[in-house]
Amino acid sequence: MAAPVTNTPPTDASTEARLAFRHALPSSRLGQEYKSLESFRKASGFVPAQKKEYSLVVITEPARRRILLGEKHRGFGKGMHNSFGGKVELGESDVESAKRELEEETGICVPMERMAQSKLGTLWFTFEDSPTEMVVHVFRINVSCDSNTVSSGEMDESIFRIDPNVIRGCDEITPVWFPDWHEIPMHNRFADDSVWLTRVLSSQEEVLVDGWFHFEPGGQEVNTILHYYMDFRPKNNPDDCSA
Ligand code: 6OG
Repeated sequence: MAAPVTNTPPTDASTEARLAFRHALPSSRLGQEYKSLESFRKASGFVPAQKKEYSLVVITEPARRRILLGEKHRGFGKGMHNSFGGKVELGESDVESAKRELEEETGICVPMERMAQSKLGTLWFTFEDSPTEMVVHVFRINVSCDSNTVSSGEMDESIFRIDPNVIRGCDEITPVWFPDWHEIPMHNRFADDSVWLTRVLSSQEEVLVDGWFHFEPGGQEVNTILHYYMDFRPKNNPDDCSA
């Protein structure tokens, strides 16, 4: 049995970030954190028979601290709020899938190069009662819906300007702005969001995150993590050779 992270002080960075989100799921739903991928794998003991790849694009407007979320009408996560994305189709890259899915689900068209630069990392999801591992490539686009900043030349290059009128949904998903991301409801989001998304949104600097989450049986109805490991790091870390 692998050793879990023990005696974790209640004020570690992830816990602190989660506590800033009033509706984050309680730690009883988030399972046990492990301090290495190896110990996570030993603890879950799970070997998936197949994998499926997905994209997921987080859209935020930092100036107003708001987040665009989709109300999902069908597919995996039906009835829940999530960011935008879907399957990586045959012959498609993760970036191409992110670009295509974002445009289909919101009307927002992000150039390939910008999407590629906006990759946050990868999340691996496994489930006690499913042979399939979901590999989810996560991107984050920081936007501004404010045309004044652009015309006055004050636009920060890391911010992607959008016309809010282009935003529209499709039969699968309805996009909705949440005015303060600290207030986003977490009870109808996948449990892993209470771990990695809260940490990403709380971070003052640009970050990268990879995460491995193994869920209890029962799918989205139970929506409870058993074990997880998360590698969270600053984006501009000179020691990071993974790029
Ligand atoms: P379609 O089946 O609609 O794509 N997804 C998850 N997102 C989060 N935040 N947590 C999870 O935890 C997820 N599992 C899947 C990937 C499904 C969409 O849902 C995302 C895709 O964007 C288990 O084609």
